This record gives sequence, C-alpha cells and structure tokens, in this order.
Amino acid sequence: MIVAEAVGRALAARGVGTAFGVVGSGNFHVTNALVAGGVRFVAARHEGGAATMADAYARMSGRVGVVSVHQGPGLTNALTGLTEAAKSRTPLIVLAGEATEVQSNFHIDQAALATAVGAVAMRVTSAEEAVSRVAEAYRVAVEERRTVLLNLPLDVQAAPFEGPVDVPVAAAGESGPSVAEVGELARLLGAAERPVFIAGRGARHARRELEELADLAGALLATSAVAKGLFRGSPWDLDVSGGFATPLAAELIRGADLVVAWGCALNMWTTRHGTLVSPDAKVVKVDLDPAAFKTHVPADLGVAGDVARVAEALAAQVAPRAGYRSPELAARVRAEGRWRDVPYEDESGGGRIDPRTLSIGLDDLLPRERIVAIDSGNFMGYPSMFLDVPDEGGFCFTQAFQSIGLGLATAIGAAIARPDRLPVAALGDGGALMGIAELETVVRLGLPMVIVVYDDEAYGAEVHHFGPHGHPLGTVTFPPADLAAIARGHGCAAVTVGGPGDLAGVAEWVDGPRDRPLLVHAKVTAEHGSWWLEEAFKGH
Ligand SMILES: Cc1ncc(C[n+]2csc(CCOP(=O)(O)OP(=O)(O)O)c2C)c(N)n1
Ligand SMILES: [Mg+2]
Repeated sequence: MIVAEAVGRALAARGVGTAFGVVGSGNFHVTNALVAGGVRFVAARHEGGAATMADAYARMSGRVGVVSVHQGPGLTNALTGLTEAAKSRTPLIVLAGEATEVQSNFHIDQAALATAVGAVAMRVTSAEEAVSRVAEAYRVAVEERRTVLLNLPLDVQAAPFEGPVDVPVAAAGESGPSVAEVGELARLLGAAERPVFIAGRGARHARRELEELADLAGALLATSAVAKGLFRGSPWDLDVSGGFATPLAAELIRGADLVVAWGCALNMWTTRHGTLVSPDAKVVKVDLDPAAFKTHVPADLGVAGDVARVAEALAAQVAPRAGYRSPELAARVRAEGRWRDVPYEDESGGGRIDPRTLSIGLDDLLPRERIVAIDSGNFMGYPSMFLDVPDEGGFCFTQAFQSIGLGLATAIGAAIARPDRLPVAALGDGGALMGIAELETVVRLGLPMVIVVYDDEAYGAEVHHFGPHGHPLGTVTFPPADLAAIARGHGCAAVTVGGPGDLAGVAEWVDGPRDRPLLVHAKVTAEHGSWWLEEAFKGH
C-alpha cells in the first residue's frame, strides 16, 4: 500500500458515507481508496460544484462531508464552495493533492489559500503519521465544526505505507452548561410575558427539547433561514424570522419582551438589521460558542452549551405559564401565518408569470416531501417564502458567503443526503448559468430533481439596486436564453412557463414516471425588486 491509499482507507474506516470531487492524477489513488473502503464517490463536473455538494450533503445528512480535488487548480476551483462551508461551520474534509516543488505548474501555497477563506490547513508529511493526521483532520472537522484542508504532497502520497489504517478515535468530552446562567435564563422565562424563541443552525437537532420548553414558557417559535421548517406543524410556529418573515411573524417578534436565540447569532438577516428585536426586549443567546454572544444583536445573557442540553435543564426549572400564547393568537397564526395567506395583486401577463404566483403554484403541485435548495439573487425570497417544507431537513440554504451559482450543486448534495425526498433547486437565470456544469451530474445520477429557474434575463439584484438611480444597466442585462432547450440537451424534461396556465406541464411531470429531471424555465415579471432585497442593500 502507498500513503495515498492509506489516507483514503483511513478516512473510509471513520465511517464517511459519501465523497464528492473531480479526479486528477494527484487525487486518483486517494479517491479510489475511499471507494475501495466502501465510500460512495460522486463525480462532479467542476470542483466548485463538488465542494458545494459536500457542504449541502453534510448539512442535510448530519455526517461529515468529503471533497477530493487535484492539486492547484482543483483546489482554486473549489474555493468558493469551501468558503461557504467554512463560514457555515460545516464539518468538511478536503483531500487535495499538493505539488510542493515550486517549479511545478500546479504549485501554489495551498495552506495559505485555505487559511485565507477560514478553513484549517493540515498536511500529511510522512507515512508514519498519515493515519493519525487523518484522525486529527476528522476530529477537527467534526468536533470543532471546521472545514479542513488535508494537503497530500505528491511525494509523500507515493511513499510505501505499512500498518493498520484503522485507529480508534477518542470520544469527545462534553461539558454541561453552567448552572448559574441556566438559573438566570429560567428566571427570565418565568417572568416573561411574551417570550419568542429563535432557533438557528445550532438548534436544528433540538426540536423536541425546544418545543417542550416553549410549551412550558408559553413561547412562540421562529427560526433563522438555515433552520427553516424546524417547528413545522406546531400551532405556534412563526416560520422564518428576518427578511423572509411574514408581516404577522415580524409583528409578533417585535412584540416580544424576551428573545431567546438558540444556536443563532441574530445577524442582520435574522433580525432585519436588529429592527425585529424591540429595544425593550431582553436578549439571551444559547450557543456552543461564547464568541456568538457579543456579535450582531448582543445578548444581555449568554448561556454556553449545547442547545438541547440547555433546554432540557431549563424544562426542569420552568413552571408552566401561558406567556405569549392565547387562543386568539393561535387563530391568527392559522389565518396569517404563511406568506400565501397574505393578499397580493397578481402581476402576471404579457408572457411572464408573477414569481409569487409561480411559487404558490409549484407549492400546490410538488409533493410535500421535498428538500428545497436556494441560490442567491433577487428571486431568492420567492421560493424561500412560498415553497413550504416539511421540517428542517427540507431546506438547504447555502448563503453564508452570498455567492450566486451554488444552488444547483446544493440541491445535488441535499438530494444525495435525502433520497427519500423530491429535490427542488430554485435558481435565478444568472446563478443557473453560472453553475450549469452540474446539470450533467443531475442527469447522470438520475436524480428526480425539479430545477426552477426564475428568469428575468438579468442580474436582477443589480438591476433593482442601481436602476432606480438612473445608472446604465447594459452590464447586468442579457438577451433571452432558451434554458429549456439547454436542459433538454442535457437530457432533462423541460417546461417553459410564461403564465399560470403553463404550470400544467409541471403537473404532468409530477404525475410520473419522473424518469428524468425537470427544468422549469419560468419567465418571471420583473418590474420591481423584491421587498427583502431592499433590506439586503442596507447591509452592503
Ligand atoms: C459569485 C458571485 N458573483 C457575483 C455576485 C453579485 N450578485 C449578487 S446577486 C447577482 C445577480 C444574480 O442573478 P440571477 O441569478 O439571475 O438572480 P436575480 O437577481 O436576477 O433574481 C449578482 C451578480 C455574487 N453574489 N456572487
Ligand atoms: Mg436574473
């Protein structure tokens, strides 16, 4: 065996489920060793796609993501997806060949690149420590929730390896939350008249514990966008807090006298630049990472610890009370709790469909057991707000780096994590064309995906940002592109939607046999920008 094989085998022995990548000479052996060790390998068409697939896979499966890339350009191609993963604290391991000879065309400072985007750089430097380096990379990725680049120098990869590849891992020690801070939060919950819980990424595993505590404290339930769906089915679920919040959710969150953020930083998106949190409200953050307490909307009280453990400890200390809950309020949540309950004037016409009408129509047509992935752009709120999801495993939002072009690969990673659900990719025309290399991957993998393109023939975000100020828009507008034809060329089914009546084509596909992916090329109305975009521009 050579070191490259030992590294792949050692990672496979850790129980890694799926790896994504693009194979070149520098990661050929390590990738084959992963496969020989029982790991599924998904070949992407661009390393950026591979990185994003692995990120989405990790988020939606709860397992570590693995990416395998060639040295140099293989890694630089992957960087945007890796940055998104690093910013989102996705546990991810990147196996990269490394050309250590400066004369090599492939040589770059890979460790510096990784560090620059917030990933952790490691290197296998000898046969002797190859397996322990893999174990360390795995530990840092999983326990510290980091994106780890494991550089594999070509000469070290080729060295002979002897010995076992399967080294036992020490169990992570978990310290309980501080008694004093939990007691203080119990006191605040016992006194609050209108408590609201906002659950974020760090709470996606803790629905039961949070709901039980909220029932005792009489709290209403909301999430950040990345945790959308967490409280689905609860009569007290306000859905997403922030730019995507319904008018009712915004009103009720603003009315809270206690906001408890669970594994949620309360950033500008979740709080509409802080305006959703009343200046009179007490703010508490419960987070594994105490660094979160002071960032964004700062906490009056920080409780360090795992969200589920803290909620459990609190449930033993909080006496039942009505809090924010009342039959009248439950009736309002039932009547006004979803965006589709909010009246609007349908602007469809002239061969274009109102994106709200499109999204509501798709929500009605597509099976509920779905997993929705969203790209970035002006359009992004429509699917986020109008396409319902069954739970927190139904929404994959790779937006920490706010890159366009990640949506399709996100949907692929999510689809592989949840083969029981219909994957839905919601893209703008700009993001769709940027990430289109992976359309072949969708077809090749036989994923029964619905890809919805909200086509305004423009970088709409830029058009609505600069257009009102009279700037020329030639750099951000495009002639019509026949995206349906492009999709058919790849082997997809496709429907062009220029009005509500065209959605019949989607219904036909849903009826079956769904033997190929469907691209819905929606020509959307674009007279004005979206209301959440106005919010977003304040952050630039
Ligand atoms: C990689 C990257 N390049 C550029 C941008 C700037 N940007 C933000 S939104 C956007 C337009 C996206 O266009 P499209 O996908 O068609 O969505 P739309 O805004 O038109 O709804 C651009 C270029 C970005 N966020 N990420
Ligand atoms: Mg567009």
